[in-house]
Amino acid sequence: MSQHNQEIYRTTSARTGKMLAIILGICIVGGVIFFSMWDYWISYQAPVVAKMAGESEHKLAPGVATGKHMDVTLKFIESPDFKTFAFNALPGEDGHNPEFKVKSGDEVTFSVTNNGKSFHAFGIVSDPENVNSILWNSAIAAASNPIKPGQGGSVTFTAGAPGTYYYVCTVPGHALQGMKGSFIVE
Ligand SMILES: [Cu+2]
Repeated sequence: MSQHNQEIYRTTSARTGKMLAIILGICIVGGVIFFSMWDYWISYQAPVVAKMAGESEHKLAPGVATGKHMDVTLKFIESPDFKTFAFNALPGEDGHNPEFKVKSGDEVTFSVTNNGKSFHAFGIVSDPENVNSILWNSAIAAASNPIKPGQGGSVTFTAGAPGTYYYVCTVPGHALQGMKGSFIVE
């Protein structure tokens, strides 16, 4: 005996209409959610745009040149388990994330080397949680075009208005993982 195993699909135009209405409804709801969050989607600016915005936004007048110059060398390093990122040495070790003090108007050169396995980038920021708040054109590379392992770079800039700032890795998340030190302008 051969059985009739073939499935037979039956529907009505009303059911098809209902299905289309559900699909359309999902599209509309999804669209509303997507476009209502538009400001959020575009909130992460391209590094170069952020850099330019930061310059006008913070209005930190560059200090009057003091004629003094400071050279700083930093190494990007990572813990073996990759959970902790730091400059020069891991937390608790000598030379970990050293603090720098300069006078407003001093010229500073940062030379950095990537001694880790991850990609890194450098910048002085006003807010360590906002890697786009880079000041004084102090960036070396950028999150979108970072320093690869074994490579390095340098930047020379003039320290601006007095305050407490931070030198960080500008790759998102790395400052929070420990790649952050104080940069104090007096
Ligand atoms: Cu990094």
